[in-house]
Amino acid sequence: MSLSSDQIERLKVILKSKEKKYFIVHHNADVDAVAAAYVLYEISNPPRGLCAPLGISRLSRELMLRLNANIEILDKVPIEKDAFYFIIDTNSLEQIGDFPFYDIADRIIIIDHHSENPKFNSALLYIHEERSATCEIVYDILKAIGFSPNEKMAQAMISGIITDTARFRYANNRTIKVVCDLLDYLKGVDLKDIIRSLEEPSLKYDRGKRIAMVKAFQRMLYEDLGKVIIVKSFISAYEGDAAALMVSTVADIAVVGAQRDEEARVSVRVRPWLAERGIDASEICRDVAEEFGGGGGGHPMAAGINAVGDAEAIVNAVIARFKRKLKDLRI
Ligand SMILES: [Mn+2]
Repeated sequence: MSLSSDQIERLKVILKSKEKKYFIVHHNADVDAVAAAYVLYEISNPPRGLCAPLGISRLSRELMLRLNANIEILDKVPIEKDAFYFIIDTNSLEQIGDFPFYDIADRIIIIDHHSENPKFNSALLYIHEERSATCEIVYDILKAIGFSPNEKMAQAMISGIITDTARFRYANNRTIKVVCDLLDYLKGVDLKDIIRSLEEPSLKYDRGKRIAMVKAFQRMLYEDLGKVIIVKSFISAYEGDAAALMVSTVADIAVVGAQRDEEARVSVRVRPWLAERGIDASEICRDVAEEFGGGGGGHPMAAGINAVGDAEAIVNAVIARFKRKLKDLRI
């Protein structure tokens, strides 16, 4: 699907309107989310606000500082009559905290590249595209409404694309073309410097994370299904990092749960060869989340669930689904 002229027209009107516009990013918002929201914020007419009800990541914070973006990031989403609400780079409502989606669906605009969420069809506008980053979609929007980004906006969008594609590892040809276009707007900045500025500190130097990874491996249980090794584990934090590390080393599928009081978070990672054969972690997470009254989604190779409940029960349900799916696909 690509942006329709009707969508573009409506977006243009909303971005230019006198009503307040809020740009909302997901839990621990990554660079793609924050960069996309920043650019949309910048091109919209005031009044406007940027909201991160569940915080933004360290890398995102650093990016905003580097861009000298003097924007106050609100930690609550004010619910106001007539305001428009943009939900950026997320396909699950749990990722933005308490938000009365259904009461104000007629004023919500969603811009996202994760797997589609049928619930979002009741929104005023649901712009969903299979792109490697939300920033790519935002670039298309800018082009379609005839807006040239300034250097900071271009740098922000390139940053979002770099992080979401794991430094172009998951980029397709279209992604690279977008980046090439955006490079024309940079004057003093070089691509390699942007890439360098987005490097995570190596695991080697992060003691807390290292210990969490050791614990996750220590508690790991596995099932050998012949072609597929599926593992599960439980830790109290860094569940996404643990699942990613397991899949990059020993496992084909990793499911890691974290229990924080009533709240359960589950992170799932799948190796590329399984995604190519039709295994979709985001689909499985969405279905299981529904069973447990939570939210779930993501991408075929990286997905997660947030729910109130028992992390272990959710992890086991996810694994059962994977096994059924593997059987169906004769893997
Ligand atoms: Mn993204």
